[in-house]
Amino acid sequence: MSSVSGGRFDAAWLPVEAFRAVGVRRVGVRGEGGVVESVRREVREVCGWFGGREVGGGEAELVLEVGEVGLGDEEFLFEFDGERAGVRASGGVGLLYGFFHVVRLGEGAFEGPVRSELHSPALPLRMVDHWDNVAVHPVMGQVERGYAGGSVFWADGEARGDFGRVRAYARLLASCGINAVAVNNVNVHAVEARLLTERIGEVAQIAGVLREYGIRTHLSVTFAAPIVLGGLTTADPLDADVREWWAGAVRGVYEAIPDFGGFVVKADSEGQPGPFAYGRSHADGANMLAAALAPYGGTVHWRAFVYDHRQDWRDRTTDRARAAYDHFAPLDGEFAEGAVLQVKHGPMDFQVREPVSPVLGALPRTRFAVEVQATQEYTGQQRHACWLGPMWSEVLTFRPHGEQGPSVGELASELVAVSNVGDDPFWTGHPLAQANLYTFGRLAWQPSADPLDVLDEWLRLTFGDGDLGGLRTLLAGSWAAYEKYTAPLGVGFMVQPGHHYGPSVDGYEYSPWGTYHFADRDGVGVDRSVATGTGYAGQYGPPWASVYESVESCPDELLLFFHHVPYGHVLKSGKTVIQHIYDTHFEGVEEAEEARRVWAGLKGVVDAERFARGAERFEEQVRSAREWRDQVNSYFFRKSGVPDERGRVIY
Ligand code: GCW
Repeated sequence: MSSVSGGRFDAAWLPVEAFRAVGVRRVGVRGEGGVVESVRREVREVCGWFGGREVGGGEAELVLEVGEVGLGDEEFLFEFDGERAGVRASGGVGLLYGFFHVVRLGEGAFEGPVRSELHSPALPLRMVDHWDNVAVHPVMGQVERGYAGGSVFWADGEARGDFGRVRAYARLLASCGINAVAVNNVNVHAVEARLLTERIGEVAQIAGVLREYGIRTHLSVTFAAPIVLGGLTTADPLDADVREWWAGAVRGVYEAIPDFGGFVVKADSEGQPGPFAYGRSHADGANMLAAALAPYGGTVHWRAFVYDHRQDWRDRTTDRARAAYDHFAPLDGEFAEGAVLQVKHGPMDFQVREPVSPVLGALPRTRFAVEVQATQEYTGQQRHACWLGPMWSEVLTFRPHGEQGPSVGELASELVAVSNVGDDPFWTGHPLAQANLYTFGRLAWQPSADPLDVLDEWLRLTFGDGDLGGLRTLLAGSWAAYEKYTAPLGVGFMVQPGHHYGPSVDGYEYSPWGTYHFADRDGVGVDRSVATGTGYAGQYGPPWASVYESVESCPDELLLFFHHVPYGHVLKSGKTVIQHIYDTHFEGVEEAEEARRVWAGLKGVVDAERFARGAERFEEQVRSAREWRDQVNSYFFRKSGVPDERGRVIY
C-alpha cells in the first residue's frame, strides 16, 4: 500500500516488483515536455528501487527517446537490437505508452530476436466515465452505482486536495492505455451542473494532474444548463440565445482547460432534460453542442440510452430493447463531425447477457463509441468476482453484418467504460475487480486482443510470476459462473429494485421500467420476433435478424431474450429450459464455492490485506449465489410444477 495525504491505496497492477527489469538497468530518457517528465520521474523512481540509473550517452541499456520519427502522438516504436532495447516516439504520450510496454514485457524486452515493432492504438479515444457526484446524493450516494467508496476526484463538496491519489490513478489509467476521463455523473444534479461554469477551476485542477499522463478531461453537462445556469427561459437547441450561451460557456471552459476533451450528455433519458421538450431531434441537440465545441476541437459524447422509463407493464407493444435503434437509426448522417453517439453495448442495460445492440452497425455515417460498464451494477457489485473481459470481447468481435463484414471493434471510433473506481484502498472494492479496469484499457487499445492474454498480463503484473493456484481459471470462468446463478438464458434483471443487488425474480415484473420476463405456469421469455412479437429481432441486418427470429436458430444463451418458450422446450444443449435453469443454478453455486476455495489457498501467497479483503468478498459471493439459486429455482418450480430430474433440494 502506498500512502498520500488522502489515505492509503494499493499499487494495483503496478507494484514495485513489476518494474524490476527496467529498474536494474541503465536507462536513457531523451526529450522534453510535460509527459516526458512523467516518464523521467518513473525511470528515476524505479531505478532508485532496484539500483539502476538514469544515464545519458551511449551506455544505456534502455533508451526512451522522443524524436522526429513521423509517428502519431500515441504511437511508439519498440526496438531491440540484440543488446539494447529502445522506445521511440514523436512525443511524450507515445513515450509513456512505450515505457509501460517495456514494463509489461519485463525481462522479455531485453532478450529474444532483433526486432522493431510499431505499436498504435486501434481506437483513438479510450475513456472512463465516472458517475461521481460532487455532493453526496441522498439516494445514490456519492458515486452512482459505485461499489468502491466515495469519489477519487471529489470530497467534502469540492475537488479533493490530495492530488497524490489522483496522480496515482492517472498513472494506472495511462499504463493500460486510457486517455480520457469524464469526471462527473451523467445524471447531472444541481451542484454538479455548476462545474461547467463557476466551478470550472476545480475541474481544471483535476485536468492538470490527468494531463501529466496524457489523459484529457471531459465533463458531463445538463442539457438544461442555459436555463439552470444561464437564466434563459429555454434550452431549445435551435434558439439563437441558447447557442450563444453555450458558445460562451465553452469559451470559459477552454480558457481554464486548453486541452479540454468535451462533453458527455444524457438527454431525454430517465428524467434528464433534452431536445424532445422543444420538438427537436437528438441530432439537433448534439449538433448544437458540437458547434460550440468545434472551434476548439472538442467532442460531444451524446448517449443513445434513450427510452421510456414510465412504461405500462400491461402494454405488450412497447419494447424497451427497441428504443435506442428506433430513436437513433433514422438520424444517421445528421450528426456533426464533432458528435459521437455513445451506445451501450446491449439494447437494455448492462445485463450479464444481452445481444449486441443493433445500433452498433446500423448507422454507417455516424461516429459511435461503445459503452461498457466496468462498475458491476448488474454483475455482482464488486462483491462478486466477475471478470468481464470475455463479455466485452464478444461485443467487440461481433460482426453486425455477418462473417464477411467488419467487427464492432473495427466499426467503432471509441470505447468507453463506466468506471468501477472509488476512494477505496483497493480502488475497486473487490481487489479482483481491478482486472476489469485493466482489461478495459487494453481492449480499447486493441479490441481484437484475446482477453485471456490480457488477463495473463494483469496477473503477472499484479502478482508476479509465482504459482497462483487456480486464480486464472477462477477469473476466466467468473462471468460464466455469475450468469449461471442469476437470470437465465438472456432474460435479464430479476434483481432487487432500486439498488439492483441480489435476486428478486418479480422485482421488476410489474414496474414501469420495461424489464420483464413474462414467466407464467407454461413458460418464460420475451417474444421479440417480427412474426409474433415486438419486432426487435428485425432491427438487425442479415444474417442476425433471421438467426434471432427463429427459436431453432437463436443461440441458447439468448433464447429467453428473443423468445417466449414452454418450460419443456429443448435447448441445443439437449436439456429442457426448466432443467437448464435448475442445473445452471446448482452449478453456479458450486463454482462460487470453488472460487472461494481457490482464494483461500492463496493465503500467504498474496499480501495479507488483499487476501483478507478478497476472503470477505468470496464469503458474500457464496452466500448471495445460494440466495439466487434458491429463489430462482423455487420460483420456477412453483410456476411450472416440474420437478428437478435429479431430485435436489428446491424450496
Ligand atoms: O444502468 C442504469 C443505472 C443508472 C444510470 C443509467 C445510465 C447514470 O441504473 O444509475 O444512470 O443506467 O446509464 O444512464
